[in-house]
Amino acid sequence: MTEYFPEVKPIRYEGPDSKNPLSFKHYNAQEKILGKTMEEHFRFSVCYWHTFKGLGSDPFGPGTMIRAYNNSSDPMKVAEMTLDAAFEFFTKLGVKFWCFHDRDIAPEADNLAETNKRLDHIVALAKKKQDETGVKLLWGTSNLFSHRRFMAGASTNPSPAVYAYAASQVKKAMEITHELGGAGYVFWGGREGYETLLNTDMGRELDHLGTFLNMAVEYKKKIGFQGQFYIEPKPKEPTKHQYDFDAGSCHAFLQKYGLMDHFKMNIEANHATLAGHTFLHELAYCAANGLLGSVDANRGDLLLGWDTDQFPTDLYDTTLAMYIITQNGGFTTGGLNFDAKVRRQSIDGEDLFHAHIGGMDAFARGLKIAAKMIEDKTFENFVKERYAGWDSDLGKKIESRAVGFEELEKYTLEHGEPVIQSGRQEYLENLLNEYIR
Ligand code: XUL
Ligand code: CO
Repeated sequence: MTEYFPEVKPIRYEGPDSKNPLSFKHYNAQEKILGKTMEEHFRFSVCYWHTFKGLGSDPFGPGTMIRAYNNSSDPMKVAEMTLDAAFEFFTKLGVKFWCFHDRDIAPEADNLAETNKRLDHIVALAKKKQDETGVKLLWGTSNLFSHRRFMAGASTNPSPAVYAYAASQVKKAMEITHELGGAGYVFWGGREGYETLLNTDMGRELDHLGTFLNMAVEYKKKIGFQGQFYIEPKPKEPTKHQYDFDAGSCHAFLQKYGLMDHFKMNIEANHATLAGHTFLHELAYCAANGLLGSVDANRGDLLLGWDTDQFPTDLYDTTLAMYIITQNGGFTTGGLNFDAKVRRQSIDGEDLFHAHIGGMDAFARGLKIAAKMIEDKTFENFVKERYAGWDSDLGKKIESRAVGFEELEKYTLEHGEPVIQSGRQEYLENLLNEYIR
């Protein structure tokens, strides 16, 4: 079989002193940290859309990357070659999961029946590849945003015929995800949002989206798909206002439409920052509400206000992300999917390896630092101490709702001005710097 990355040998762990850029310095798959191997902690996944279908185009120019697996005028031949290249890449990198949109793996044909036939052909090949390599599907999803029919949204489209088309597409994408043993299925809003309120009935669109996801839950039960459903929040892009704005608004939406038992969140770092939050805020919000599911790992750029989807390299972010994730039990069905793309000038196949190696090493270092923070309990104890008043008589009475405003007024009149304490932020930031070195 053709080798698509002949210049790259399987990537090995060589330790922090290695000078080989095509090796892991920190990610050592079988090394145990806090009782689990690194591989189990992260469940790293490579995304199909950026890594194999993204060729470096931007609004100012077409792709810059020339790939041997893209070199045919027959779109199905391209799909087959891309699948070969993808599994070669997963295996050489040593990553055990992948993610895809339906349209990434097989191109759309002239009608739905023909498109689905194309998908079936590729899915059969992918199933074989998964069996041969042991690489598994972290989650599948459906592209309901590229085709012109979805220009005004899919399940929030003003036309019920477009809604029906979207439903048919998700039905099939769920079936193939099930067929490939996917551990989950992601709903990212695509064009579910609006450009102007002058042409938009927001209430009706939201009801339609709620109905759509309830239909998906029903169909999931019908086909016996056991994977986890996720919503992936994003505040803007492609639409001006996306309905799945952030974890908080998705949480409210899930509650309103009776979906809380069926969904968790897939938190993407750069979507969080576009929402004016930190990645860590979104993770902590999910953890506090039992919604932490999976992560799309990437980062934005301080000076660019759009979804740059760069590979994660910031140790503060990876450390604190792993601190929150690990303290909350770690991933079960979810994992760390690199929803990230190499820059337009990184045109070689080798660059795809550098990018993923860097991201995996950054998270491995983050995990090691977070493990030390968890073992030492320094931060945990500080927080516990800060809230210790809530374990006192007064705190317990409030938390158990044994008192109301009248009793609290009586307490205040008796005790006078409360004693206040320093939040010690700078001390804690300095302490964190001692861990990250
Ligand atoms: C878009 C995005 C998507 C989802 C899957 O910003 O993150 O690729 O992860 O549809
Ligand atoms: Co994403």
